[in-house]
This record gives sequence, structure tokens and C-alpha cells, in this order.
Amino acid sequence: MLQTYRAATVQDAIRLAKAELGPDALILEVRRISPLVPGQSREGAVEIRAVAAHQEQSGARSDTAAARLRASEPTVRHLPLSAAADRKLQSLGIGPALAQRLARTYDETQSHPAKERRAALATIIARHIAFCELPPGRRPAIIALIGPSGVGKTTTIAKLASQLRSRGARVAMLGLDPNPVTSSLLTAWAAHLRIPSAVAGDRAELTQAVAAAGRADLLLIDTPGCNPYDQAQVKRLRDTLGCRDPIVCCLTLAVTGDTSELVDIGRRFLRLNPTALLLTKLDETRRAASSLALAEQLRLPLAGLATGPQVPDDLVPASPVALAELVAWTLERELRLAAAPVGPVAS
Ligand SMILES: Nc1nc2c(ncn2[C@@H]2O[C@H](COP(=O)(O)OP(=O)(O)O)[C@@H](O)[C@H]2O)c(=O)[nH]1
Ligand SMILES: [Mg+2]
Repeated sequence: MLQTYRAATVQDAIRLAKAELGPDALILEVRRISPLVPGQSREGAVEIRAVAAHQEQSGARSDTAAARLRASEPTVRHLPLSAAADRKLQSLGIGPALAQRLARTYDETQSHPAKERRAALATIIARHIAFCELPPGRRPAIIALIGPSGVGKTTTIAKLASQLRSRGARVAMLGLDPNPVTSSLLTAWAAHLRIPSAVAGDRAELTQAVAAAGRADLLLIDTPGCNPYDQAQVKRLRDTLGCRDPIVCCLTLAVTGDTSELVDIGRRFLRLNPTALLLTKLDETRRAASSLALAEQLRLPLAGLATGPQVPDDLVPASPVALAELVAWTLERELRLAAAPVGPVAS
């Protein structure tokens, strides 16, 4: 039979329900209730409706509210772990073949130490996703970061410049943004890091700067943000950049949006012939495993992962182990959330 419990918090109400109906009690409904007198408690401010597990199976849920809830309830918690993980990974845009393999391994390594579990996931990822190094082996390396505005291109250039210089490389920066306000961020980073920088307003100036780059081991080119849905803007950038050797175009995307739209956006930048993918703002998502989906669907080798705004520390090279960590972390959190009967989960 459906029982009602009231308490100050959802957790307290669940505790009451479980104390009476047993640890497997199913929570069917949670709602905030307003006190009868404003400012005063009415046996707490949360009401939940719950049923004992055996009653749920024997049909107590024919109650209309319960039936409604059942229809909208995530079924994930009733699935075996591998099926739930597979479903979650596919919902993040990862293709069925990769998602199934990762999910099976995630399930089979449940009782293994975290490090072993991640190593097993990394082995699968290495077979499905391509990786590349930044900068590429040849000198001078000329790398242009392209992508929508605000994804962290300029900041990532500052991180790369600083990291590579501390490894002994002679680095220079070049801005392609003619707008003095938006281009000032690159100039400011260059001054702060004491790295030479210049601004090129058009293709001729870019060609000159690239020719002069022979003195550096690495020239990092910052491009203005480009609206992927504005074909004229994309074409203008392509005409300026040339997008051919010796420039390595690196598509930069922030993983904070909807994966399918990010793939759509990414595809619009393929006209600029990018040969590497950089993903940023991994710290601003709780579904970081979608990074795999982007690399897989865009078919671009993954070069780097930006995990925060700090220069130079919040940028790591992409690797199977790093992606395995993202997969394990996302699944651990998402499956725990799906299994939790109710209530907001912090973190
Ligand atoms: N949280 C977070 N913020 C970032 C990251 N990368 C860049 N940012 C911030 O995003 C904002 C836009 O970055 P910017 O480099 O100007 O983007 P751009 O328009 O692509 O050049 C700035 O406030 C950066 O500090 C990242 O990986 N994580
Ligand atoms: Mg910028």
C-alpha cells in the first residue's frame, strides 16, 4: 500500500520510509509542501510517497500517480550494469560498437582496483580513437586554433605557449583578429608570458609572419571566433588562413554543449581542413565522456584536453588513459545518479 511520509528534507523522509517499509522501499513521488502558516513547518516541508518493494511487484502501483511516475521513471536502475552503462554512453553520442565494448569492460572490471579498470577501458579507447601530439614533430611547427567564439582558443594558446616554452621551445604567437579589443587578450598573454607576438590583418601579412616563423620552433596562431552557421565567415577565415601546409589547423570546441550540436558545429569547420581536435572546458561539464563522441564522430585525432581556465596548468595531452578516466568518472557519477531514487545530488 502506498504510504506518505513528511520530513524537513527529502533524505529524512526517505529514511522514515525505509525504516517502516524496508531498505528496498520504492519512492514513487516527492513533492515540496508549503506550510499551512507561512514560515511555520507542517511536519516538515517535503512529502514523499513510497511503497514496499514486494508490494510494488504485486501491483500496488496501479495507483494513478504511481503509474504516471513509473512511465517517466528512468528504467536504468533496473538494468544490469553493462546495459545501463551502454545506454548512458550511447546517450552521450558514443557509437554503439565503442559504447558496448566500454560498457562490457566497465561491468567486468567492477571488482578491480580503479587503476586496472581504467587501464582496461584505455585499451579499448586506443583501438577506436586516434590521438596526435601538439606540436607535431616537424620544425617550425605552425599551429592555428580555429573554432567558435568563447571556446578558449586564446587561453589554450597561452597554455600551449607557456608549456612548450618551459620545455625549451622558442615560441611565437600571432593574432589574426583585426579587432583591437578582442585581440588584446592574446597581446596581454604574450606580454605576461614574455613571448613575442604580432598581429596579421590579412593573408599577405600572415604569409610574411609564417615566413618569419623560421626563427621560432613553434608559431601559434590565434584566430577570431567564427560563427559556424555563417558560411561567409567560415569562408573568409579559410581564405585568410589557407588551411594547408605548413599550417596545422586545430579545431577547438568546448564540451559544455549538446553533443549532437557540437558535432554539427565541428563538421562546419571541416571546410578549414583541421587535422587535430582540442577540447576545452571539461571542468564545466558532468558528462565529460562526450569527448569520445566528438572525437569519434568528427574523425579527428584528439590532441589536448583543457580542464580549466588556469594558464598553463589546465591543459593536458589527450591520451587513451585520460579519456578512460573521463569515461569512468562520467559513468560512476551518472549511474549513481540514475540509481538514486530521488533528491538532488551535489557535486
Ligand atoms: N572553465 C574553463 N574556462 C575556460 C577554459 N578555457 C578557457 N576558458 C575561459 O573561457 C573564456 C573565453 O576564453 P577565450 O580564450 O577568450 O576564448 P576564445 O574566444 O575562443 O579565444 C575565458 O574566460 C577563459 O578564461 C577551460 O578549459 N575551462
Ligand atoms: Mg580569442
